[in-house]
Amino acid sequence: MRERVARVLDTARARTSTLTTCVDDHDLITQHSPLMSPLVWDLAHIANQEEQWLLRAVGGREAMRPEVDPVYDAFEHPRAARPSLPLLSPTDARGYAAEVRGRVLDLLDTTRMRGTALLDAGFAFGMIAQHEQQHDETMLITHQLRKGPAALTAPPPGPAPADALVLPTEVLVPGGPFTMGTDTEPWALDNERPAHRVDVAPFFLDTTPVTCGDYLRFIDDGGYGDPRWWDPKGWAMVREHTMEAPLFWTHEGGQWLRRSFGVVEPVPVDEPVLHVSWYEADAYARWAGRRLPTEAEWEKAARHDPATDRSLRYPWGDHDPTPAHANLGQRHLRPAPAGSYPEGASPHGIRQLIGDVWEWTSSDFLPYPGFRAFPYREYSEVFFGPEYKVLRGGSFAVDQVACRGTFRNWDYPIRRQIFAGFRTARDADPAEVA
Ligand code: AVJ
Ligand code: FE
Repeated sequence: MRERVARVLDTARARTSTLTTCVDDHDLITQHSPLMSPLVWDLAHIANQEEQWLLRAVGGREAMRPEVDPVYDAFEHPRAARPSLPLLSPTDARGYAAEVRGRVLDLLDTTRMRGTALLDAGFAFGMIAQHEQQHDETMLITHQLRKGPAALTAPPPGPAPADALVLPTEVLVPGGPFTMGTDTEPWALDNERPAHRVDVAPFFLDTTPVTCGDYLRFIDDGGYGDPRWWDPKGWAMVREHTMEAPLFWTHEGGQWLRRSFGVVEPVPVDEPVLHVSWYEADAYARWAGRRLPTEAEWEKAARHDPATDRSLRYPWGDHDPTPAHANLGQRHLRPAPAGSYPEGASPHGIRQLIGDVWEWTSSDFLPYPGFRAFPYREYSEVFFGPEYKVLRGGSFAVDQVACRGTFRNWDYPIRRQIFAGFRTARDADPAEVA
């Protein structure tokens, strides 16, 4: 347990440090987009949350710098207001983060991982590693929004496997109840609990996420100009911002280009589409004569093993991901071609449910029956309601510590800068199920 905790904290810190040393200190204090914090805010916020939960709540220590708490309270200050706060300088923020981490590692040697809900199975430590990784994904979004030449590089994923071109486009998921959510995953966050049975009617789900090539057909067919496909609020968004393609796409010299981490390239037709809002995903699905899957459908497809009627931790089984199962952890700076990762397929043969791109679902972000906020209401409870849509499965920018079949993410349906794509579904006819 201690070794695992030390390892996941270390993995997160190595990534945080890559994201905050690949640009100069001036760049760290710049606000690259009003949608995002300056990178140096995320860095000190990571340290401040670690201090509050591990050193104070678990370790019973006094506050190291009580005056900085309000500056790094995400609820006090919206992102757009953060540049004008009295932020720690990059040097001070790095020093603070290193000092907190040193004390946390000391605490780890003397803490018994049981006795309270916060300590059992090292939950608080796992929560803080997930928190740091979530902000690392947020910082990666800031890097994607940042203008200028590339600051980050990573090798591309390999080509699709030979069978990618002959996969069925959709797969039947038979109807019936399954267990959604978890009571046993030790580091599951409050919104993933408790486990409960949900009955799901038979449906078909795309074998892979929708690709840029698929999406281009929607664009070429005039999809952005036809109100028939759009939710009224989505149509208003398209009109107001004169949208005609995913974020970061431009049309030049008769071809579609995409800017990805400072590099402009032709749109990769075989890769899952990225940087579409929920409204765009919803409109594409309607144009295709289909719909987005519900959150329950997505989780059943990703976890239910018909052979045993058990819900697995991941589509491929209960063991943690390896690089052969999924594109996670910022190993690559892009999704892998559709059809990749056959070893990561679900029992029904559905691919890339974990990693690559977050997948929009049709569902609002709501508590499961019997939900209890833990350890703080501001993680999930204050967000429940119809304003947020659920995303599932994680992206290439999510670390495995913050990714599993039960993990729930949420965002506004207009959001485009996140690493989100989607796949589509349809109801199965009784004749197709027999
Ligand atoms: C779960 C990704 C929506 O980044 O807003 C970070 C995670 N919560 N700090 C977010 C989170 C508090 C959260 N999401
Ligand atoms: Fe946070």
